[in-house]
Amino acid sequence: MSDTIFDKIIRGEIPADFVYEDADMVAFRDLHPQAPVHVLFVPRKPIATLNDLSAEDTALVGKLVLAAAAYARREGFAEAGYRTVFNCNHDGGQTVFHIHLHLLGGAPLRGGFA
Ligand code: DGP
Repeated sequence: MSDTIFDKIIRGEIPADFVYEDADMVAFRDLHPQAPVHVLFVPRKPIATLNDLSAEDTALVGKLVLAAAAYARREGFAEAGYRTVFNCNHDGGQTVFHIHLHLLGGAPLRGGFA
């Protein structure tokens, strides 16, 4: 796959506001937040879209979800609620082709998917 802006962020070549990182992933604030809290959980492994996942990535995807839920708990808005989203390809609104889990919260969110 081609090198994306997220690969450059992971390598430290472009700055980002990191909130979490471990051996499998990094998490940083979205440049164009759609909610008071908008964090992207990005695996270090470069996978372009959800369509490119394989069975060996099962644990990795689970870790992204668990990290997002843990972050919401740490920041104190887990009980109030939040939204997690993976966009896939054009119709899903994906613009960066390195999979990432959006975590949105910190206020009541509008309904719908757009
Ligand atoms: P998506 O549309 O699902 O592919 O989400 C890509 C998100 O990435 C979008 O909400 C904006 C964010 N984004 C794009 N470029 C950068 C960047 O250079 N830094 C940060 N922090 N976020 C970015």
